[in-house]
This record gives sequence, structure tokens and C-alpha cells, in this order.
Amino acid sequence: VPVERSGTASAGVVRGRTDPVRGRTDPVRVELVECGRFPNGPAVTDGGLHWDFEALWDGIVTGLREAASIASGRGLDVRGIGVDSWAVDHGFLDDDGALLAQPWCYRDARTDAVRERVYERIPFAEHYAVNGLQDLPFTSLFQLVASAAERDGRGQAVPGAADADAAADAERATDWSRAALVLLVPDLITYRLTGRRVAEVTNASTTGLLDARTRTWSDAHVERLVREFPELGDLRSRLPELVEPGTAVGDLRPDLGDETGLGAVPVFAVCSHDTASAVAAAPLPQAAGQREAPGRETPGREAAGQESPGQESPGRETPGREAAGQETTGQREAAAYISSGTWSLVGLELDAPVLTPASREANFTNELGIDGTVRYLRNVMGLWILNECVREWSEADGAPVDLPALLEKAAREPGGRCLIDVDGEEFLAPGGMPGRVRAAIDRRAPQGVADTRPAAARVILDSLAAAYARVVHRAGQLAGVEVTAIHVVGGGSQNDLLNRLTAEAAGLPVHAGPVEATALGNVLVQARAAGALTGSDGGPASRADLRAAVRASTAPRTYEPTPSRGLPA
Ligand code: LRH
Repeated sequence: VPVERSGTASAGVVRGRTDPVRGRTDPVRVELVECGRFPNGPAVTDGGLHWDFEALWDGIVTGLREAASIASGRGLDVRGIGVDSWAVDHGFLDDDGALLAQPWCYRDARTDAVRERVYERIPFAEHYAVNGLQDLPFTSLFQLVASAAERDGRGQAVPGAADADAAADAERATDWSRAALVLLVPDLITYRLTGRRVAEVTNASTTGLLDARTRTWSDAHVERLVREFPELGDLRSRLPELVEPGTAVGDLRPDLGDETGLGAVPVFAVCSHDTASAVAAAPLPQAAGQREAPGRETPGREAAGQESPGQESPGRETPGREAAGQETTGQREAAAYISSGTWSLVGLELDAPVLTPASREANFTNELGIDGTVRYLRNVMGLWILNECVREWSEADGAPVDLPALLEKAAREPGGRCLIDVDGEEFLAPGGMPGRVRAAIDRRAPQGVADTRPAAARVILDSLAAAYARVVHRAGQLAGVEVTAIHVVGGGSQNDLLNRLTAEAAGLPVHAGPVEATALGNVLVQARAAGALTGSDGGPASRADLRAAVRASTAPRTYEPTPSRGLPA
């Protein structure tokens, strides 16, 4: 079973003093305490790749129990719970609120053909104009069409269906035909914690059903889909009420309060898309004139600004100028981020979506972020390719591969010999990864790259770094900002070699860390919502205040570019 990710339960301890008259007197610091970690990977069940939701739930309850015990041991109050996870995947609830089946994993190939059918009827450009999403095979919209087209509950044609009797028909009702509500994975967990069914907006933005400008379900797009795919039925009524990060969703159910020892604790919607939480905690420099009120509702993005992308983007003018309120000229500056884990999400934080034809052709996504922002990024396949190789090499050896030793050897390999297309969809599914990487190398490097593990690892990392560099610079061009640095956050930020190669390939300084950016972003949004984190002036904390807390609590490592050793442009 590929361990695609691990689930973690972390507690955030927020420290900082607020003077009732002068506001906050010292920077807020956040200490993360890991309370639980459990492996999580898709497995083939019921004829396809699914997540084991009950195993996830068990890991969560165990983590919460541990959190309660750690908190009581340290004399701390638990002020909130917030849930985030990977995007796009979802489960169906029946009329009674029961989960109808294990959620499908987005890496299942069932959507491949569906995507083509959808684009035949609604061209990609027409989706992009509304949802601003990169063309990826697994966007929830394609998954929903696939589920609605199933002929039995598991996507299989039923043998002998023609002469089946009525009772068997009823049993064969598809999950979709019995679904009363669609909930994304973190919303499913929040529902189990509270009994309330809502859709948090940053993650809902990955479904393809949201309007990227208004941050609301696009009724027009949903209607259009249902017209083209009548099997979707009353899709709109199966989409829950949207909430922004920071919303108090409800209290922990009393039985769970007892079972975990947490008692009555509020559950907050955070940036429930893990990438949105990670970007919220990426210590990006403060953008010019950005002092937004937290948790703004439907910010009414300037849709009209689409003709001139970048006009609304929160680049940073030359430091110091904006503080003095002077007129500025020239291109805006901004730092890019890479949320580096299973996937690498590479891009910029903007004020408004970029929905131009150039952006569409470059396949950039406009996912939604904290406080009315847009995460303008591209999915790059990420460390999944290397992790899958390491998993299979370990299986072959009957013992875990020593990753630091492998990376050390990879660092000594000659670089830049061969670049493979890390975005190739051939790398999406689990299994057989070393062979697929080798085949890609053989296609690209007729002069040959040694068939060794360090050589393969080096090709993967060179290729990732080159892809990061391309995407960062292209994002800057499309959004009209000059990118001056890259912040790498998440587990992948610990990969020293990759950070160094990225700095070289991009010709930009790379600031690496925090590793647990997703957990930090989650905790910070809760802390703000619970009133435990205020702004430096004593008012509501802004995005910049959250990032100041990240800076005060973590120590990034910086890699300066060494262009003389750079990769081929
Ligand atoms: C990263 C992530 C990414 C999605 C993918 C499904 O964990 O959420 O942003 O595209 O998983």
C-alpha cells in the first residue's frame, strides 16, 4: 500500500502578551506539539482505489485523546479543533447522514475517459472562465460525473442486469443515486466531530463547481453540467452551505468530548485544503497596502480586472516605499511559494484570479486561499515520484532504503544530464514507479544515464527543480509581478539537495521552512478565530500578523543561487 501521506494530529500552543492599552507587546509564538501520526494511503477495495475513512477517523480520535492528555499535563486550555486534508476527494451522505461508501482516491484512473467526455460537451475554456482551475484529471467535477455514470455502487457493470428482479435493482442503486449530500474529506470529518454539514471554501474551490471570483457555488456552471450530464440529477441540492476559514462550525459532539477527554471544544473551519493552510503559514513578505480584515466574506473580487492581470495582485513594492505611502512605479515584487510534499504546489498569493487565455494555456490554477486571496499555482507532481521509488526499492530490499544516504549519493551524481517531464500523467498512479522513471529517462537521454538508484534520484530532483523554476517564473509573468524569492514549506522543505537545485535552477534565493506549515496554518487560523491571536495593534490579526507569528516561531534556512552551477535553462 503506498503511504501517500500521513495523518497528523498536532496541538498548537500560542504564546504572546497583549497589553489592554498598547496592544500586543511581544511577538506571538506558536509551538507545535505532535500528538499523533498515522500512515494514510489508498488501497484497492470494491474494484478501485479508495481511502479507508474509518482508519482515518480512528487515527483522528486517538490523536485528539492524546491532545487532551498532553494539554491537561501542561495545564493548557484546548480552545479549538480544525481539520485539513488533501483536496478534491469526497464522500456521499445518505438522507440519514450516513457515509454511503469509502471515498474514491483521486489517483484512480476512472476519470481519464470522463474528462474527455466532459470537454467534448463543455470545452476546457468554458470551465476555466468560471472555476479558473488547471486541467487535472481528478478535479472533483470529473469524479462526480464518473460516480453518476456508475451502473452499480462500485462502478462495475452488473452481470445479468437485464433480467435482475426489483429487489436486486434496489440493492444495485448507485452511491450517487442514494446520495443526499456531497462532503469533501475534511468536511466529512468536521461533520463527524460536530454533526454540522458545511463546505469550507478553500477546499471547495478544488471541486470545479465554484466561481473563482465570487467564492460561491456557480449555479450557472452546475446547471450547465446537469444539462449535459442529466445523470447528475439535482447536483446543486447536494452541495452544502459554504463557509470561510475562521467560521465556528459547532461544538465537539458531547459523546466525543467525553470519549477524548476534550470536553466541549469549538470546531472551526480552517483553510481545510492542506495547501491553503500551508500557504497561510508560508512566511511570505507583507504585500503593499495589504491590511485586510480577517475572514472577509465574499470579497467581490474585481472580475473586471481580468484584462490586466497583476493590477490587483499583492506584489510588494520596493520595501520601505509603501510604508511612507509614496507613489510607486515599476513592476511589483512578490515571493513565490512551493508547498512541497506528496505534491508540489508552486505559485503566488494574489488578490484576484487570473483567468486570461494565456493563464489557461499555461494551465495555471486559481484555487482560493485565506482572507479572500487566490492561490495562483500549478500542481507539480512533487516528491511522490521519488517516494514511490523509495517504497519499491525498500520492498525489493526487504528493508527501508536509507534516504539521507541515497540523497547524499544523488548530490554527488553529475547534475543536469537528463530532465524528465515530472508532470507526465504516467506518474500519477501508484506502483511500478522505478520502471516508469527508467523508461522516461531512456526516452530523454539517448546518451545514457547509469541505471542506479542515485542516478534516478538525481534525475527526479533535477527535473523537479527545473519544473519549479519554470512555474515560478511563468507565474510571475502571468500575474505581472517580479518574483524575488521562493519560500519552500512542508515536508519537502527538508530536502537539502532539492532546495539547492531549486535555487540554482530558478536563480533565486530559496527560504526553506517551516516543515509543518499545514499544521501551523491550521492552528493560526483557529487561534485568530478563538481570539487567542490578535494583531500587533490589538485588533484582529491580519494575514501579515499570522506570518509574523510564523517567523517568530520558526527559523528558515536560506539557499542562495549559484548560477555558475545552474541547470540548463
Ligand atoms: C496536496 C493536495 C493538492 C491537491 C492534491 C489532491 O496535498 O491537496 O493541493 O491537488 O493534494
